Parts: sequence; structure tokens; C-alpha cells
Amino acid sequence: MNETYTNIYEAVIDGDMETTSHEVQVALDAGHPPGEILQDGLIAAMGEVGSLFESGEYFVPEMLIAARAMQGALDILRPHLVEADVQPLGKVVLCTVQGDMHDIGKNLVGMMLEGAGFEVIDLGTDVKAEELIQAVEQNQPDLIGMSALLTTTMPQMSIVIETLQSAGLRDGVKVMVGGAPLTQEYAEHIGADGFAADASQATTLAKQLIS
Ligand code: B1M
Repeated sequence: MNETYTNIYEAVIDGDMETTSHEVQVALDAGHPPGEILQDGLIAAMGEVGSLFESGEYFVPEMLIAARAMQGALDILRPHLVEADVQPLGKVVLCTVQGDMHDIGKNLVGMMLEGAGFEVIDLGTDVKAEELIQAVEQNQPDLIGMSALLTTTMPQMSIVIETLQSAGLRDGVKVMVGGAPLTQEYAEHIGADGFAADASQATTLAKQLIS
């Protein structure tokens, strides 16, 4: 790997936001293509962070700080990516469901999805089924991602899926669900297309669902 990308890669894995942003700016100033900086530096590093998490070497805090380092760099890179017209892998509308304020996991999923090359439209927390339907109509996403951390808010996911069906929108969009109390069985029970246990799996699943 080219030294510039190695520096970015290592800074993300170390969760060093300042160095990551600096190295991305250095790469841009040196004329490296934004799409290549994203792929070979940032996305490659987040892939490694995901592997470190899955193998038990990294835990949520390390994943969070790496994701933040990447997020900071993406803020610098985003306008250049738009200019270079790098096509996103797909569009995801993401939210935490109605009644639920927990957003740390959802944000992490959003960052990882962005890191993997998806365009993420984050509706935030406490999102009603009607708001989500409106966002689907407006943005025509490939995928809806719903997060719930409370057993009391999990049923909101089922309400969203039913509302999508009634609105005739269900066939045009995949639905991915996640959050600590959820299970694969629950996802199947409510008719979601997939469940991911963590942000790394969410990225893999999102790619599978839209392929
Ligand atoms: Co809350 N809370 N909380 N809380 N809180 C839990 C969830 C709880 C398990 C704590 C406990 O009792 N042990 C419990 C729920 C019990 C239950 O329902 N069975 C609980 C409760 C009861 C409550 C309140 C009701 C407390 C009260 O007021 N009496 C209240 C509810 C508020 C509301 O939402 N309406 C409440 C409030 C809060 C805070 C605001 C203080 C704060 C949230 C701050 C915030 O998010 N901005 C908070 C916190 C921090 C927690 C705990 C401690 C940590 C959650 C967290 O951020 N984890 C939590 C206990 C716990 O989980 N151990 C707890 C780290 C995060 C990275 O993990 O969110 O699981 P997680 O996300 C993971 C995966 O789940 C997955 O990927 C992420 C990264 O790997 N994932 C997805 C998540 N979303 C996904 C979506 C996907 C795919 C994967 O696809 C779309």
C-alpha cells in the first residue's frame, strides 16, 4: 500500500481523529483521487477495525473512536467525493424507532455504512412510522435501517413494516433491523429482510441485501 494510504489506514485503526484528518488533507493536496483515498485508506481501515472487533481484539469504545476518526475525515473528503461524482454503493434511510432515544449504536452503524460507501440519510431518534414512510417516498432508498434498544420499542419495527406494506412501498426497499434486544428470530417474525448484531455485520448485511 502507498505510504499516504498507510498513514490514513493506521490513523483510523488507532482512532486518531486529528492525524486521520491531517493525512486525508495531505493526500488531497498531493492530488490523490478522493475515491481512492476513501477506498484504500478509510474503507480499508474500517474493514480492519470490523475484523478486530469480530476477533475480540477491539471493543465498542475502540470501534467508536475509529468511527469518529473516520467521520472527521469524511467531512473533509465528502465535498471532493461529490465533485468527483463517486457513486455510492446504495442509499440507506436510518433511524432509531419511535419512543427510543438510544443513538450510539445507530450512529456507529451509520458511520460504518458511510465508511463502506453507502449514502446514509439519518433521521435521528424517536422516528414515527409516518416520518419514515415520508423519507422513503422522498429519497427512494435501497434500504431502511431501524435500531431499537428497548424491548418496549421493538414492536415499532413491525408497525413500520406493516405501514410500508399498506403504502405499497415494501417491495421496493429492503429492511434491516438491529439493536441489543433484537434477534434473528424476531427480525424474521416481523418480516424484516435481515438482522445485524453489530455495526460491522450491518455493513456486510447491507451489501448482501442490495446486491
Ligand atoms: Co438506556 N437502556 N434507557 N439509556 N441504555 C438500556 C438499553 C438498558 C438495557 C439498560 C439496562 O437496564 N440494563 C435498558 C433497556 C431495558 C429493556 O428494554 N429491556 C435501558 C433503559 C431501561 C432506559 C430508560 C427507559 C431508562 C429510564 O429512563 N428509566 C431510558 C429510555 C429512554 C428512551 O429511549 N426513551 C434510557 C435512557 C438512556 C440514556 C439516554 C441515558 C442513554 C442513551 C444515550 C444515547 O444513546 N445517546 C442510555 C444508555 C447509554 C444505555 C446503555 C447503558 C448503553 C446503550 C449503548 O449505547 N450501547 C444500555 C445498556 C446496554 O446496552 N448495555 C441501556 C453501546 C452501543 C454501541 O451498542 O446500541 O447495542 P448498541 O448498538 C450496537 C448493536 O446493538 C448494533 O450495532 C451497534 C454497534 O455494535 N445495532 C445495530 C444497533 N442498532 C443497529 C441497527 C442495525 C444494525 C445493528 O441496523 C439498522
